[in-house]
Amino acid sequence: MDKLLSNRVVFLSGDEALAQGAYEEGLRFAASYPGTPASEILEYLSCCKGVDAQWSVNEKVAFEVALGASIAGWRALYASKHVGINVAMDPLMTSAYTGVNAGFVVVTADDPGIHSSQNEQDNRFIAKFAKIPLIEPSSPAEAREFVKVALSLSEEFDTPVLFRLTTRIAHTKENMVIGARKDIPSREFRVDTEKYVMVPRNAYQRHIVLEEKLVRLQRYSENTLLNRMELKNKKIGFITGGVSYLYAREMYPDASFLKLGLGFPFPERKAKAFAARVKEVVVLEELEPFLEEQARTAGIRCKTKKASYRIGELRPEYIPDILGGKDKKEDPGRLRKPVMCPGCPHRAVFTVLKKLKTVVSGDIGCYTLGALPPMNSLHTCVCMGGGITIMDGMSRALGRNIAGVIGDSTFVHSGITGLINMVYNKAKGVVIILDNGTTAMTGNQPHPATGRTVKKEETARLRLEELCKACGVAAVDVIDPRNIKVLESGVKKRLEGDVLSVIIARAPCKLIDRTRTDVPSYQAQKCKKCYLCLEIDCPALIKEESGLIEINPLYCTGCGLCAQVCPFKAIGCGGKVFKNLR
Ligand SMILES: Cc1ncc(C[n+]2csc(CCOP(=O)(O)OP(=O)(O)O)c2C)c(N)n1
Repeated sequence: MDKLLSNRVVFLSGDEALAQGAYEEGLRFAASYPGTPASEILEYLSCCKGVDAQWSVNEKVAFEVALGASIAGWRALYASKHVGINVAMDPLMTSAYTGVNAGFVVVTADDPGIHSSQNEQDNRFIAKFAKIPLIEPSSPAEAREFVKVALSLSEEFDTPVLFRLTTRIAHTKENMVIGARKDIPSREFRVDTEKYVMVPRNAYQRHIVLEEKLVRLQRYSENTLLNRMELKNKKIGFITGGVSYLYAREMYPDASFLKLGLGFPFPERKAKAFAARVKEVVVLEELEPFLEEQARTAGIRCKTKKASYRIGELRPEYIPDILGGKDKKEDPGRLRKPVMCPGCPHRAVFTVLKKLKTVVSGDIGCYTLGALPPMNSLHTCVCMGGGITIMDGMSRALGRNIAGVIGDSTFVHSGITGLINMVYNKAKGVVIILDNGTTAMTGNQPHPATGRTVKKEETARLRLEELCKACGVAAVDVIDPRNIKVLESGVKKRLEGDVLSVIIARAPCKLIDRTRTDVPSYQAQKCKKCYLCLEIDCPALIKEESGLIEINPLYCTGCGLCAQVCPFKAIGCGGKVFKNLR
């Protein structure tokens, strides 16, 4: 082991512990696309000797590469955030039919409370829908242990195993003793067209196999130690799993529990036996009534939470109200408004789009913050890739050119097909690729257009301008957005044009390019208090009680954007790069 020494106590997050457990259990391949709270799994595995780890271009690709490795005989792991599973759904559904060869674990890191996602979907249902087993740890240490079980379960039942974390488990840290890596040989790959070639006739037969497998998995679920009864005080018996188990244990240490580490297939007999031994059964779970529905189907009468608790995270302090049948009290919400970093090159793009008063179809990344006041200049955000395709549909219906923005990582993930679709279907409009040279939103991971792999090794660099031209886009411009005048005239020209165009707004993320130039000077006597400088929403600019502006030198990177938007030259750009822009 090269990352950590075995038999030592280490302090690992759920993500890291899961990765460590898989490594110990002979994992040979891992693929992922960044997404909070899953990203650290692949980052950890990329440091483990003997594991071939990759950031794939998107989750569908990651899933397929990992499945391929498993079919050919390597223990393999796929990891993504919950919505990444949506992108991987096509191969996931059919992989339940083909089955695997060496163990294949599919990690979904869900985000109850929507800390950093576009929705709050409960991916436990994916296991039921795809008819594959679901394993859920309640702590980082369990993540390490359970992933080992998941790998062997996958081999024993010839199935992918869905392994679900939630933010609180993925990002909580715990001490644990780690072990050495097992020497697990590759499995032999045998040609088996009836198993791996899903043409209708074979797929039909494999569906029969899948149903039989589920019956066997059901029996396994009844007997496995992953599903354990903890009988204490018989007044209340909780049926629960994941983080909800920890919360209930904390609040009701003397209650009885049926703790489910394998939530699907649901252990009906065990659950009924548990229900018979306690006075009142409470199904306690975060988000959707996944266990509750299965318990009720098994004929168990149980108390459950009000529908209001299906929204947001469960908290320990909610449990007494849940038991009392009360609705959830309104959450005060988040107090801090997120904001782009000082010096972020995206800021200039939204300053221009706001000035040009165009409709903007948006996408997911740091730049989504362009939707918030005072920018207010991003008007849709649904899913990765939508910045281009939703713009296509909108501009058709609106009958005019509009702009669509998309980050460089997102463009490679799922923007390219939308762009080809626009070219093919004779669409018009301005696609702005916000190329900051990284996947900033999720922690600055590399992607194909950065020319670096997860191990920071050099690799072939995807050239976005050449790609867009090859897709057939008539006009492709590369503009440095830090020069706002050039950017404005470039965007204006294309918005007024009659062809589909791509503007690559290229300037490095300020978290990567840490260079700072001088803080602009502020001359109070020239300031007319128009506050156009505050419209760029830079954290370095503060309006003082006197109504004058202060530039916080601790935050200011000297990007010069405030100087460029000040019509009265009250802010002088001392920055070396933009000294002569006005
Ligand atoms: C299907 C899906 N996968 C992953 C994510 C997590 N995610 C959100 S935005 C983003 C990419 C951000 O990078 P980029 O497009 O380059 O924009 P930046 O943040 O650098 O401005 C990722 C990976 C997600 N929201 N949805």
